[in-house]
Amino acid sequence: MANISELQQHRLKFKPALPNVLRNGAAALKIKQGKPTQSVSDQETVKKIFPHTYGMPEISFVKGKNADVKKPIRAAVVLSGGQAPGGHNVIAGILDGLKKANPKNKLFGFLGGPGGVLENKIKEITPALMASYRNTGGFDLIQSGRTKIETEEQLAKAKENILKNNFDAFIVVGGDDSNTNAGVIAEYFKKNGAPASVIGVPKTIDGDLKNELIETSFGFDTATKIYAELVGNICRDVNSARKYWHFVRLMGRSASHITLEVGFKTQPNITLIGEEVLAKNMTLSQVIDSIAAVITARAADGKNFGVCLVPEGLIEFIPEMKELIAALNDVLAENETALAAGSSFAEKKDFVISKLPANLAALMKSLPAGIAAQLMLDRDPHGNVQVSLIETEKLLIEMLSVKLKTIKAEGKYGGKFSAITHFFGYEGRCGAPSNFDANYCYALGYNAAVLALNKCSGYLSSVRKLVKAPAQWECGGVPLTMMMNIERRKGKEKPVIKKALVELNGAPFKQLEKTRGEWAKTESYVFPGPIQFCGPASVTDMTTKTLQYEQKKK
Ligand code: FBP
Repeated sequence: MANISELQQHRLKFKPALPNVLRNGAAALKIKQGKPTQSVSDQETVKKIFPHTYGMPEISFVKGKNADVKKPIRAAVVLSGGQAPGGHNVIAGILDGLKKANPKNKLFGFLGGPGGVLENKIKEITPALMASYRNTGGFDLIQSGRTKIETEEQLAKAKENILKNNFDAFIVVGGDDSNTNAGVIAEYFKKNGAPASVIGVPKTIDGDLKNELIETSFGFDTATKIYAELVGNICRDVNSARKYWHFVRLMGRSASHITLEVGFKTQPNITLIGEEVLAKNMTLSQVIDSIAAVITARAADGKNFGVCLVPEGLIEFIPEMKELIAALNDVLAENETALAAGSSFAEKKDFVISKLPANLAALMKSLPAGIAAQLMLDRDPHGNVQVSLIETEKLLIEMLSVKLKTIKAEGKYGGKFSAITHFFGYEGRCGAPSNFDANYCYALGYNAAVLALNKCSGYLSSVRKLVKAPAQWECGGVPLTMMMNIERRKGKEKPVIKKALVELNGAPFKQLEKTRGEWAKTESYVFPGPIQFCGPASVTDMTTKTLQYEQKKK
């Protein structure tokens, strides 16, 4: 790795703290099985699709002796989906967990995401190679990709390549879609007698892969700290210049966890939460009205400035837009060939509109041309609309300008609306992992190695009790099928890991509800500054506010 900065050199020396239970390696711990599990919903359908892996018990690790893990194994890891800070530490944890059990164990990386599994592109990850990537951001050691292994042919190819390389374990580091895929592969391998175990690791800055046993996905902590630094700086600029409204769209393609966490960290005037918009069944114009109400109230106090956070998934939460996007998903999937033919964008748009029901066709026609075009862009390989490419913040500003003009004409608003937009997403995904993520990722990887050495297949690596010190974290595995439900994707009903959205009855959202009225009126801004790697633990090792609020009740 070329051009190592001084900070990076310093971070290379950081020694992640392992949970006590993992500290002496796989030979010094035993598996404790919990009760058989059920999927979160649609139990009968999920069971039918996963007859070999459904219902497995939760697993936790306790201290004990285990001689079975000494036999040498070969494991492979793949990084799947969007980058998240700490991915290299997951790999370091896997490597160290394997080597501790038996120095002859070997780890390989599939290159470029799941596509590398199909193309059999591999690289051995030796301790020497790993050394310069420890505690660094990015996925560049083996890169990532969004290819989905789903067809019978692809599954057979994955099996062929795993067997060809004599891999005993295959570890998939990914978000909800990639781990759904890991579950499908685990089932396929068991059904077809492939001996390799398949294990998932919960990654995504979006924070929406979580439940009682997966308290957070890795990368969320660092990414929200990076965005909070940037938003905090904007709040300070706003408070200094006092002349602009800043609209900041933040990544998080479905859930609004990132926006909520950055809201807690910076206390802006408006923090939009997509899940609330959905629950209140708000139309796009009602969302605009709610923002306009804050703008006009502040203007009445002589404050023509403020900061508004917009979750990138907002557009999909507005019921009418959600309906439109779902209908577009189906139309685009059903007419792939017709649309691939070289007609102009205007012709494609007319074609798509002609296939929509009247109310949605009217809505599509009413949208600014840029937004309509962005809604029609290709879906990702999992069938999701690529919300990172939809400039919702610009849509809001365009509609707000019209609304505020109307209110002005009615004599109810005398302010000046001058708005600036930002989108923070890619800035945070490859940042150097915070101490929390450096420790958490290393533990998740080490834990995945222990699952692999114990031949557990169809499990997600689980490290919990995360608000405590790392030494006290608890470790184990959660069956992937336990998190699944049936959803409509690419026009078909599919088993997928259920996304964890912001719960409106949950402690974090309740906290926002309590405080946002005050934040709207005043300048309660907080300026968190950059991530600190050294100093008092209260500054360097804090977990997210979301986790703290969630776990306070326990
Ligand atoms: P994952 O769910 O794969 O972790 O990715 C999440 C994310 O960072 C979203 O926040 C964002 O909408 C999307 O990736 C962007 O995707 P891409 O990297 O393909 O542009």
